[in-house]
Amino acid sequence: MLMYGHSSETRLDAVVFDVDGTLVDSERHGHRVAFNDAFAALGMADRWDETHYGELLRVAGGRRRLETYLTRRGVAPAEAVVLGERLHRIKTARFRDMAASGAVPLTPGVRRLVSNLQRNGVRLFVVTTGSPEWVEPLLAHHFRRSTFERVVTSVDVTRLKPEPDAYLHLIREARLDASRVVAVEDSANGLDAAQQAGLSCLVVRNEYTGSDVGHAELVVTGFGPHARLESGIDAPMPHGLVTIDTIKAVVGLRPRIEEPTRPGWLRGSRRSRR
Ligand code: XBP
Ligand code: MG
Repeated sequence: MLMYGHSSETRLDAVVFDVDGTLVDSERHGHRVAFNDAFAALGMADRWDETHYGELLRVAGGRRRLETYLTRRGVAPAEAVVLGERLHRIKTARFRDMAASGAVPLTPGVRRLVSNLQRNGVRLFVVTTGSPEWVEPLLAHHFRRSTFERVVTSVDVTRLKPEPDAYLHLIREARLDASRVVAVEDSANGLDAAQQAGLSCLVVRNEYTGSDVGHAELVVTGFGPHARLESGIDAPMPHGLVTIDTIKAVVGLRPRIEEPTRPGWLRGSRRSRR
């Protein structure tokens, strides 16, 4: 049964941040470089240029992205799985080193927003389709360990974004009321995952965000300063900044969903990290 939960006094309990393209500017000069280094490490001539990689980003999950690419270029499916695994292990080690060394920068303005939310007692979480091997050192490099209460990564669920599993897993583990939680995302995959889990979603555009995010409750051009509203509700953005008030304007706009009693997506999932 669908109920509409939005009202002006819907309390904001928590904000869930996506990683790649949201907390950090990581795809064009980070992951893409690490994938190309993995091709080179195995003596393969393949290289993903910025345009091609932007198209491949429609496939969430680096290992699946590799398998999809290899199959499309004629590698037999069984071999694409094995070769994709080998390449992804090399890529993950390379990107982990980049993340730990500080080579993957925060998105401008995000640290100010995280601090603003923390000061106001908002619970903070991370949900990503990325691999924990690099997610943890990346977050440790930029934030105190206590900043994010829980971090859900690709190993915690079977189905990645745009399926809602990772968000539903977090809601269940952290005992959240989805109608009081806002997701901050950069992609259509992440937007669809969050909304299907019952969360309102703020999309912060980046160079790879496609045009298919218009169904977000709010789309902005950045965290600020000098950011502006692009589509969705008319939310406050004082001095071109995304603040807690911007996010409070978005909370509770999704129809409340009745969580399935024993969903299949829990099978095979492991506990959230932290
Ligand atoms: C974006 C992704 C990830 C990264 C690559 O994740 O789809 O797959 O592109 O990381 P997010 P892995 O949900 O944070 O936007 O190779 O570890 O998958
Ligand atoms: Mg993302």
